[in-house]
Amino acid sequence: MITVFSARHHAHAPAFEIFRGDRVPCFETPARADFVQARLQERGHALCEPHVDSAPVLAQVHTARYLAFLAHAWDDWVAIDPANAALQPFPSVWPVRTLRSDREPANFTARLGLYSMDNGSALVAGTWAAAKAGADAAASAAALLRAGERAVFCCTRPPGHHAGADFMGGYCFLNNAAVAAQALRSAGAARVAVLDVDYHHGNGTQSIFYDRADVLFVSLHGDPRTEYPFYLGYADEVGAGQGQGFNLNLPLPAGCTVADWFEALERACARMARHDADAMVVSLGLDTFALDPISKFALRADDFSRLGQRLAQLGLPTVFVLEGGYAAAELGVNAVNVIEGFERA
Ligand code: Q9C
Ligand code: ZN
Repeated sequence: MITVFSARHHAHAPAFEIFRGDRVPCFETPARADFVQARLQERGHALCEPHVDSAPVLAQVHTARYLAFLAHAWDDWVAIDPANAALQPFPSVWPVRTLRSDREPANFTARLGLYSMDNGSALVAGTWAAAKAGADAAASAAALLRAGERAVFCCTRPPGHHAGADFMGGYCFLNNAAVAAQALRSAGAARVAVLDVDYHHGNGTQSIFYDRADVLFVSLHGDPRTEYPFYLGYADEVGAGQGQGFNLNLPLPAGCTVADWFEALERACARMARHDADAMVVSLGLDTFALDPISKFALRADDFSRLGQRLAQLGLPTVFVLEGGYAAAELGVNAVNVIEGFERA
């Protein structure tokens, strides 16, 4: 399986994130993708650079004003005060219920809050360049699939599945999985199925496709009652309008067993199979790993091989998009186990 990878992900390397009011080292680091790249090379897998500009697809997945904000956010931040170049901006005010989100304020922090779901997505000078390279990788993967590849892996970071049409969040800025799915649709696939196996619910991807029947969204994740992103991911979210019946959430209690997880995967696969899709996108979060520092599922390295094997049985052209997974040193083995399990099947 070919991997699309750009070293430009290194441009996004925030110094810290906020945790319990304190500055802590980021969980989402460049080392994550470097470990995956190293493991891919060690195992003899081919890598290529993104070759497709995702801009036209990004305009279908995200709003124009959000894309404009994100592309210029760093320059705007530094324009306020040159000393800001050494600081990371964080939102501190949000347009929650009763406040207006249709008006974009002039104030930078107010705009940052308008376009953020949390204060957990540290933004730096290279964030846009890195995120855009990831979206380009997703668009490239879709093109490779349409050109006849059976499956493509996007080794991208920052991740994407928490990013909605007009907001960042959960370390995510551009929704790479949504870009891949929409690019496949635009290239002629009548129906696409997105399966999100990250520990956290893919709220961004769900919301982008919530009223559409052409893109099925299925997610397996920690119960939002106790797990991030908290405000979406319940089983009663089934889609709206034309999209009713095309959203399936399978929340699982934090601390559930590997057997529970694979049982839910079977339900996910049964729904995927019914969609009669032309292609599938897998939001491949590996934070379901037992040793993940911020998550509470129990999968081990071998379980990731089994996941890959099971996904191959769906028999669909497949784009894998890297999402979360914060046990960085183990991420390479775990990610490549999925890829090789898929190839072996
Ligand atoms: N102290 C993804 O896996 N909360 N995002 C982290 C850590 C946010 C995870 C708190 C977790 C977001 C793509
Ligand atoms: Zn996650």
